Amino acid sequence: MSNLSTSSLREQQHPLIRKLANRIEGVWSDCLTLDPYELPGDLGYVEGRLEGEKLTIENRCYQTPQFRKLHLELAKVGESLDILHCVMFPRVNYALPTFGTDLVGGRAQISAAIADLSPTLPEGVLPQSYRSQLASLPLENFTQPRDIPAWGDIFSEFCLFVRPVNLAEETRFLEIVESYLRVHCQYALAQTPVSPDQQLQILAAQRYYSTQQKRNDKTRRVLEKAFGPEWAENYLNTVLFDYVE
Ligand code: BLA
Repeated sequence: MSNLSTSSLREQQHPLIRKLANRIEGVWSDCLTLDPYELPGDLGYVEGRLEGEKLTIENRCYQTPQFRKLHLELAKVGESLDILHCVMFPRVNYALPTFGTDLVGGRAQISAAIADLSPTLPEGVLPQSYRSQLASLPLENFTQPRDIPAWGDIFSEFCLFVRPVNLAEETRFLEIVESYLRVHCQYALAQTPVSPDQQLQILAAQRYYSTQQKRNDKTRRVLEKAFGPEWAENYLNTVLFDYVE
């Protein structure tokens, strides 16, 4: 394992990953006031080996008044697997959904493109203003929709999970995710902090979100093979899906 500060994985990755990373950062810097967020340990840039193949991880993290942690991660496993992972963790005193997206694929094709605004809220459902704004987006126009796994009970009715089959579908995915981000940032900026009572409910919902995400064996397996089970467990708990104690 080593820690280098430079190098951008983005240029070497599948074009959809590159484009989504650029769009996410574009919306963030357009809409939010970003402050740096320090990851624990030396986990900003890491390298490991996955069955002889090199796994490289590059993290970018920010925080804002409404968001405890904005996390954008790019990972690359040898020449075979490219990954984009992004979660916007709200602060516990803001009643906000949790935006999350994951792109996983080889150089040739993305096999999993997923995005959601998950209702980590006292009510457990998305606010009406999200529902009315998201309802008109073309979520159904994909040739190969994929089934949400059992742990995915955290996701909303607007969870988009597909295998994009061509450039048109990739572009449609990008547009939808950008809409999710803009709706979300706009809503977040209009919120005021909640009561301590509601905070407890939000805390519980955020913990459940992270607990369920950690049940995704596919993520854990990739990390375990490259870095070992202990490192993977620590990375899942402190970087990918941490929560406020
Ligand atoms: C799927 N995630 C996957 C897959 C891999 C990873 C290898 C299988 C791809 C496929 O089925 O085609 C691996 N994802 C990773 C790794 C990281 C990562 C190693 O982010 C990080 C370094 N996952 C998330 C987030 C969401 C998410 C934020 O990290 C959603 C908001 C979802 N990933 C998700 C889902 C699947 C997946 C639902 C499919 C799981 C399944 O079909 O069982």
